[in-house]
Amino acid sequence: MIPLAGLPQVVAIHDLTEARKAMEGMAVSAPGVSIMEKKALFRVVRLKGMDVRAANILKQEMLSRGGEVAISRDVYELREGREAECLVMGTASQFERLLPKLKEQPFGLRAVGEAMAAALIHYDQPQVPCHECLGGLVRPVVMGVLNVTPDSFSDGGDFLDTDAAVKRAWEMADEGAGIVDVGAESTRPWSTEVDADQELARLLPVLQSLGPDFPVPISVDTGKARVAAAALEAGASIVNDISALRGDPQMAAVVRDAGCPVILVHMKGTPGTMQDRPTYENVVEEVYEFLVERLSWAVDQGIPEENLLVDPGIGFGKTTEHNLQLLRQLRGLRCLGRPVVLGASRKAFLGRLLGLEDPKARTAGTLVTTVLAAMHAADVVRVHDVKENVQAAAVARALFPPGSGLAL
Ligand code: PMM
Repeated sequence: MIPLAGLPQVVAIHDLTEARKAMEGMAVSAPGVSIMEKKALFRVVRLKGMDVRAANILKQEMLSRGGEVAISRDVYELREGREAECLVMGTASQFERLLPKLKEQPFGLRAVGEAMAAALIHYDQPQVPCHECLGGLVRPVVMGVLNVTPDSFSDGGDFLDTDAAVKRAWEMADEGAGIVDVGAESTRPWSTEVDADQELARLLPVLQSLGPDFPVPISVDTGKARVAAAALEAGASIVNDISALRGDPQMAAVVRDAGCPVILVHMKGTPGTMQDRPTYENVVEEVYEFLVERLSWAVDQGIPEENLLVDPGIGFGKTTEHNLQLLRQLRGLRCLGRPVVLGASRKAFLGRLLGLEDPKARTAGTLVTTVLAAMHAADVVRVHDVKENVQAAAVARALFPPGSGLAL
């Protein structure tokens, strides 16, 4: 039997714009909309490492505003010295009323309140301020992969020849790539490092042939400071470092002195070891904590925050299930307040899910990850099949346009 009285239907509200539209569409008064819009938006915030006394106060404060806080057992047993985890649940309106109250509370709650406000605002922020070479690009930006290597997992050998690589770079720009990512060292699982001279011998002729007229920014996929410096000199304008500035002690200085953006990628181990039984207690939390630590380290080295981008490192020390969990929670990385890059193109987990050995046959699976990235407001998708992903990104963009940000 179809229930018809009142025509009940659950409405999807992902952001304030959708909340506003739902009310304006039924002619709610403008003051009514501004009072109620934040009540239509529900958020859940995880907190870790909390003083148990602070967690207890937080629970009382949120309960008194009609929200809820799920807490670990140590909190209600008030075991002093133990750290608590909390899940704070409520409407944006309840958070708005809670946050000023935390400023007056002890046990570190003031700082927790400020950090929670920043996380909530960043989560809904339509676009994060960043370096000018990325600023004007429409999100998600499609970054085309160009591997000038003999052994990359999906296109190894295809573009080792300089002319073939240059041709492919121009083709990707024509197909709508907003960035071209050139790499000369394979980072496939169990691969071995190549030395800087060999990397440069592959990279520099390509960068020099592309020259200053190449219409889109070029990023250089390397962990070596000498390679990055030479590539930046030869026309690259972004560094894509899968070691997140851990691989070469000089890399942070190169990036800082060049004033260029750098992508910090999560990886457990090295390409040589990362797929040997990767284990995590909670992969989403560990990747988040890693990126928090790397961002703050990079800022301490003098790299401006606007120049930092983050990437969960799909396939870098992760099982299929780890990758899926990271993709499901991708939007949570927005809380870092930096642009999010996703590199899932043709990766092995898609092959395992689809039963496809040949990486080049994994385009359809890759397109799903691009649509997901757009839904989760990611800023850059790093892909091999540029034309198809540009199309997927355009449709996804129309489906999930950036909403208006949350002011708290
Ligand atoms: N993956 C690869 C290489 N570089 N860079 C970023 N930022 N993110 C990635 O996921 C990433 C990367 C490995 O894939 P490839 O062999 O196709 O280049």
